[in-house]
Formats: sequence, C-alpha cells, structure tokens
Amino acid sequence: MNTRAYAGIREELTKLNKAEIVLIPVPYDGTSTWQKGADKGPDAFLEASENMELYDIETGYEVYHKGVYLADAITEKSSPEAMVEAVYHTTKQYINKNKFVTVFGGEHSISIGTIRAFNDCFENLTVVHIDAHADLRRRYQGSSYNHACAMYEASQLCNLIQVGIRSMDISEKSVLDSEKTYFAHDIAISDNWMDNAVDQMTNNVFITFDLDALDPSILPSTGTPEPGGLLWYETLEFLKIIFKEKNVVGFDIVELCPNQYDKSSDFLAAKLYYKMLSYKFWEDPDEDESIDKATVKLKSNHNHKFEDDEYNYE
Ligand SMILES: [Mn+2]
Repeated sequence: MNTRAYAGIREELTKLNKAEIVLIPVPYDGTSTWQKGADKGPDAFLEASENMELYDIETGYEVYHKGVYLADAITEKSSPEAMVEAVYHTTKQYINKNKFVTVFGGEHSISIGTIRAFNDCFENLTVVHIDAHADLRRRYQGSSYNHACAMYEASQLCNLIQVGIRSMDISEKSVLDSEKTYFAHDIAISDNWMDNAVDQMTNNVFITFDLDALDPSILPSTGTPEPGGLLWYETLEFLKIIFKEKNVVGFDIVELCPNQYDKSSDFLAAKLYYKMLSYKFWEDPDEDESIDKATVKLKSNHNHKFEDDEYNYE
C-alpha cells in the first residue's frame, strides 16, 4: 500500500522529512458485527483521493504543499488488543516526530489506540467524537477492544464530547454525559449546538470521525447506516469552527465500508479528509488580528507535553 501516494501528490511531498502531515492506514475489521468490509476502507479512500482536484475553493488554499507522508499500513490482526497496541505505538512515534498525525480505518476500535497515543502526548485533551453510535460499552462480546467500546476509555480519561448520536444501548446511559452529548434529533432543531459544543472544548482537540455519523443519503457505504444523520455543509461548518477556535492536534476517520458499484462514499471520505487538512493549515486572512500570536504559534507546534530533542521548535 505504501508504494502509492496520497492524492497522487508528487514524490518530493511524500518524504517523511519534508511532510508535515502523516497518514497512517489501518485496514482492520476484526470486531464489526453486521456488514464486513471496513478493512477495504483505506484502499478505497486512497484511490478516491487520487481523483480529487487539490485546489480548495472555499479557502483558496492547496494544503497538499504541506506534504503527506503515507506510513506503512498497520496490519496487526492477531487480536484486537495487539491491533490497538500497534496503532498506539505507531501513532505516538509520529507525534513525537512533531508531525500532524492522521489515521484512516478500519473500524472504530482502532481509535482506542489513536486516542490513547494523543492523550499521552497532549495536555487536557478533548476528544470530539462524531458518530451515530455512543460506543460507550465497557465490554462487548467478551472484549473491551470491540468497536462498540471505542469511546469508553476516552470517556474515563479525556474531556469527551459526542456529536450526531442516534443509536445506543440502555446500559450506556450510566456512562454517557448528557451535558456533553449532542444527539442527532436535538441537532436537527437547534440553532446553537455548534457554539455550545465548542465552548465545552479545552484547547487541545482530537477529532474521531465515524463516517456513519453522516446521513446515509450522502454516505451509504458504512457498516451500520443509521437514518437521520449529519449533512455535508453542517458537518463542514462544525469542523471549520473547531479548527479555527481550537488547537486540533490530530484526527482519525473510520468505518468506510466500500461498495464497488458506488464510489460516492469513498470520494466523500477523501474530500472530508482533505477539507480537514485545509482547515488545519489554512491561515484565514480575515481572522481577528487581536488573536494572540502565541496562540497561533502554539497551533502549528502542536503544544507537546514533552520536548523532543531532535526537533527545533522554531
Ligand atoms: Mn458508528
């Protein structure tokens, strides 16, 4: 898989020492319960990315110039625990190289590893969890590393904010924080949910984006499509506000379950990823100049918990 380049960008932009962005594919589908196929997600996403136009009209920006290093895919499958451990170590390794680290799944259990790595490396981490499902079970089918448990650890260790939720088990109610949960049926009739959610975030934010948060009318290719999901422009508006107001330290996108006869979902995933990168690195010329430059600088330097000797922060 690592012989290809993200979005077909030219070779000099794919080198680890040049690229500011790292993309880690995790083609894992060990615990999904209904439709299988999330292991095919990263390949379909990469193929779609090669067919995108790379000038972002909204920002007037071409973020691919920042360079994207495509890491070796994580193929550890011996057990869910071993997969999570591999994702955790690989993610942390690239964060420590001071890269902007992104992960593409795979099913949602991979996020246990990504969130654990980001929570190790960044102070006071907020996890913004965009998903149709609460994923708050402590254990499911005998394992705490099941996709249905993807957010349990984050709920205990991080400031967890859940958005788009419209399916859960009654047992999850005791874990779910209703003050920090934006259910899909509430979002549909609320004018201020985005601002309320952003107000609850600390400065360092990790976004875990399960594609089934989106409405099946715009993203049908996912393992468990749930009606009543987020639409494209409201999703982008929410993401754009987060990237503008907060220090987004990384993100993952999971649960693309490709359909060989309909590639629109693959393309949406590729475009969503590119939009998130554009919002991260674009410097808005209209931005309020009263914003402290130190804050802006912190953004590009990731605000590490620790120093990396190899790296010069200037
Ligand atoms: Mn889900």
